[in-house]
Amino acid sequence: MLGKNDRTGMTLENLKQALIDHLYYIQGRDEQFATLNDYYMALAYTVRDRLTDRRIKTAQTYFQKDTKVVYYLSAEFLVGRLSANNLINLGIYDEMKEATKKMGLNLEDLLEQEEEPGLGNGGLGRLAACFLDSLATLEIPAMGYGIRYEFGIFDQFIVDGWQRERPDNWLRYGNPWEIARIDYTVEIKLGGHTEAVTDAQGGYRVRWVPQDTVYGVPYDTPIPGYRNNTVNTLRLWSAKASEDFDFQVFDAGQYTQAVAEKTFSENISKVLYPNDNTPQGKELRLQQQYFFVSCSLQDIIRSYLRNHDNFDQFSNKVAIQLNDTHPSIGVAELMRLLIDEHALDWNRAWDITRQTFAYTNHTLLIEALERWSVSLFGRLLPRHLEIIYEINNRFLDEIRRKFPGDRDRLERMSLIQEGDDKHIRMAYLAFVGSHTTNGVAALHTELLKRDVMHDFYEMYPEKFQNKTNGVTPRRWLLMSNPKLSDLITSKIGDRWVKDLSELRKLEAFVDDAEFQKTWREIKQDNKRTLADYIQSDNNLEIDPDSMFDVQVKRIHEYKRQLLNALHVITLYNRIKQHGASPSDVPRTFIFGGKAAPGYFMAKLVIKLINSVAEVVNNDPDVKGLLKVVYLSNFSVSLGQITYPAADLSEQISTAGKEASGTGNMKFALSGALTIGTLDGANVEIREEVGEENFFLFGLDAQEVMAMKAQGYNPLAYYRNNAALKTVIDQIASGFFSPKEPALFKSIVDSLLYKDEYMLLADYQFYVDCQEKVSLAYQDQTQWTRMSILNVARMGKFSSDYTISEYCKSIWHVEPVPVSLEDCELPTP
Ligand code: NBG
Repeated sequence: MLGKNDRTGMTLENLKQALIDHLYYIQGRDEQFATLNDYYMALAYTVRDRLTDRRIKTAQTYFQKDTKVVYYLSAEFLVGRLSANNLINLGIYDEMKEATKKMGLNLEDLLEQEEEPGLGNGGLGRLAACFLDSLATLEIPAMGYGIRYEFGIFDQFIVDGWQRERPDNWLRYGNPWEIARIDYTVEIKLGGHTEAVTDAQGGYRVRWVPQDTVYGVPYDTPIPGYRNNTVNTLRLWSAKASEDFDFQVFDAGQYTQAVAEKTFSENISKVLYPNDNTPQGKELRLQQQYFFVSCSLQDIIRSYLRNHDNFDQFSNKVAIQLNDTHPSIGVAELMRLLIDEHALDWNRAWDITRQTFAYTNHTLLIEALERWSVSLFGRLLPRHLEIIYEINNRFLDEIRRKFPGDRDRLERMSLIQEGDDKHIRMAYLAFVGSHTTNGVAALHTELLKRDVMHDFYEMYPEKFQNKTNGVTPRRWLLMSNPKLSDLITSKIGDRWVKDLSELRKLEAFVDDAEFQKTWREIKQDNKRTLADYIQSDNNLEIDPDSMFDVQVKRIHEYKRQLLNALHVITLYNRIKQHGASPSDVPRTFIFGGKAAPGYFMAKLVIKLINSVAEVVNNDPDVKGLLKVVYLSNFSVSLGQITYPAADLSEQISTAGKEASGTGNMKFALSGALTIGTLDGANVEIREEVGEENFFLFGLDAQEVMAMKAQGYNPLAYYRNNAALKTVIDQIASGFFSPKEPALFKSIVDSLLYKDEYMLLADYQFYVDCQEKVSLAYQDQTQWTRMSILNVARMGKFSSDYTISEYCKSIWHVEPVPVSLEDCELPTP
C-alpha cells in the first residue's frame, strides 16, 4: 500500500531518512562533505520517488480503462522550477520544511539551487505548462510532448544598457526530475526521395528512401495534480545519432568524419530558437518540428496499438492538440504513417486525421504566421510535400464546388502560396487537417474569423471556437504569493485553490478596514522582497512606498514598451519644469523581458530604457519621485517575485495585436490594477473586474484598422502635441545618449514616419489615463478596494476553467480519478 511503504512514505521521519539515503547512495556524499547542491539533488530524488509511485499507477489506470487520452504537442513548455510546485501538489511542503530543518538546512535555500528549465520563449510556452498543471489537477488522462532542448532560452545580461546573451546550459549539473526511456526510442527519417512500389496485393504504395536517419530518445518528467493521485507525464525528445548511417563512412575509413556527422544529427535538439511571435525559416527549425512531431505520433500509435489491433477507434481514444503551427506538420505525418506504414487508404486516413487533431492559433500578426519555403521543405520531407500537395488538390476542389469560378478565393485559400518562391502556409494546413480551430481570447477569436482566417470562417463557421487563456492558481497565487494565499484562506477557506471562482467570496470583505490593512501590508512585504532583489541584482535602491508600475514580458514593438518609456520621459520633463505637482505620486517603473537576439529594434528599446534610467535615477531634481529599473534575465522564477509586488500592471499593446496575454492575469491575481488597451484578454478581464476597477485607454481594434485604412499620419500627432514633441526631440537630439547623439535615430524615424503600432495616436490617451492612476493611488482605501475586487473576480482566468472547456467541447474527455488502493509496490 502506498504511504505505508517506508521507501516512499510521507511522514517527516520517512522524508528525513530518504534525504539521507539519497545523499549517500545517489550523490555519494555523507553529511559532512555534502554541498547545498548535493542536498538539493537528494531532495529532488526524494520527491521524485513519491511521484513515481503515482505516475506508474496513473499510467496503469489509463491503460486498464483504455481511456481517451489528450496529447498536447508543443515546441515549448516553460514549466519553471519544479521542486516547490511538486512539494505543494503532493501536499508535503511543510513536512519537508521540517525534515530539512531537522538536518540543519533551510528548505528555501535548497529550492534556490534548482536550475530553471527555460524551454520556452514567453506566453505560449508558459500556457502549455499551466495547461499541464490543470490537466493533472482535473484528473484528465493527458501527456505533453515536446523537445528536450539542451540549451533553453538564452541568459540575458545587461552591459552598458545593452542586452547581451549567454547560452543557457541548464543540464550542466544533471536534471533529477527526468527519467530517460531508452526502450521507447524511435527512428526518424530525413531527406532523400520517394519511390513507387507495388505491395503484396499488387496495390500501389509509396516508399520514402531517406538520406539520413536519427533517433529520438524520450525523457519523462512527472506532472502531479494538486493533492490528488494523478501524475501525468511530460515527454520530451532528445536527438541521438543513429549508428547505421555512420557505417558507410566508417567503412570508407573516414572515422573522424563519421563522428562529426554524428554530432551533426544530434544538433536537432540542441537549442531553442529564441523568437517570440516571429518565425525562423531555418532548416534546423523545420527539422526540430518534424523530429518531435514524428517521435510523438509514432509513440502515440505504439501506445494505442497496445489496446487495439486496428485504427477504428483511433480518434475515439486519441485527441491531439496542436499548440500553434509549430507541430502542424503532424497533419501530413499522421497521413504518412497511416497510409505508408499502416496501409490505410487515403479517405480513411484523412477522416481519422481530421477527427484527431485540433489546432490553437496564438497570433494575429501576419508576419508571425509560419510559412515554409517549398524547396527547403521538399528537400527535407519529400514524402510530406507530396501529401500536402494531395491534401491541397482535394481542398481546392472543395472550394471550387462551393464557390465556382472564384479564382481569387482559390489563390487566397490555397495551402501553397504561389509565386517565384513558393511557400506552404502552415496555419491553413493546421486548419484543414483539424476538426476544430480555436483562438485564445474572445476578441482574438472574433478577429480570426473576421480577418486573418475570414475565408475559412465563411466556408466552415462551425470549426471555430474560442477558449480564453488562463493561468494556474497553484503557481501564480498559492506558490508565488504565500502570504496573500494564507490571508485569503483564513477568510474563505482553501477551496479556491481548485476552484478559483470561490474567490468571489472575498467581496464580502472589501470594505473591512482590518482586512484592507492586512491586504496592504502583504503587498508592502512583497514589494520589499522585490526591492531587496533589485538591491542585490541591480545595485539600486528603490522605495517600497513608491508605486510599483511594472511591465514584464517579451520585448516586442507591438507590446509598446516604448510607449511606457515615452510616459516616463513625459513625467520626468514635467517635474523638471514645474516641480512636483499634487497629483505626482512617487513611482518606480520596472521593466523586464528578453528581446530576440536578432531583433534590432527591440534591443534598441532596451538600450533606450536603460539610458532613460541612467538620466532619471541620477537627477537630484526627481529624487524620491521617479526611479527606473530594468530587471535582467526575466524568467518564470523572477516572475514569481515580480507579479506579487506590482501595484500597476502595464498591458498596453496596440489593440488587435496581442492574442490574449497571460501576464495580465498573473498581475491581477496578485492584486495589481491594470492600465490597458482593449486588446486580447484585457477585454474580458475588464468585463469581469468591472470597468470602474480597470484603467482603460486608447484606440480599439476597429479604430486602429479604420485609421490605418484612412492613411495614418503620425507626424500630425507630433506637431500638435507639445509635450510629445519635446520627448521625441530629446530622444532624437541625444539627450539620453550624449556620447552618441544619433543612437536612437531608428526609433525616432520609425515613430515619425511609420509608427506601425500607433504609439503617437495613443500617447495622449495614455498620459491622461496615467494621471488618473496617480490620483487613484493617493486614496489608498479606494485603491485597496479595487485591488481586492480584482482578485475576487479572477475566477474565469484559472487554466482549470480553460482546460475544462477544452475537455468538454474540443477533446470530449472526462476525468479519470486514480486510486492508490491495491497498488503493488516493489517490497524493499
Ligand atoms: C502568444 C501571444 C500571447 C498569448 C500566448 C498564449 C505566440 C505566437 N503567441 O498574446 O502573443 O497569450 O501566445 O496564447 O507566441
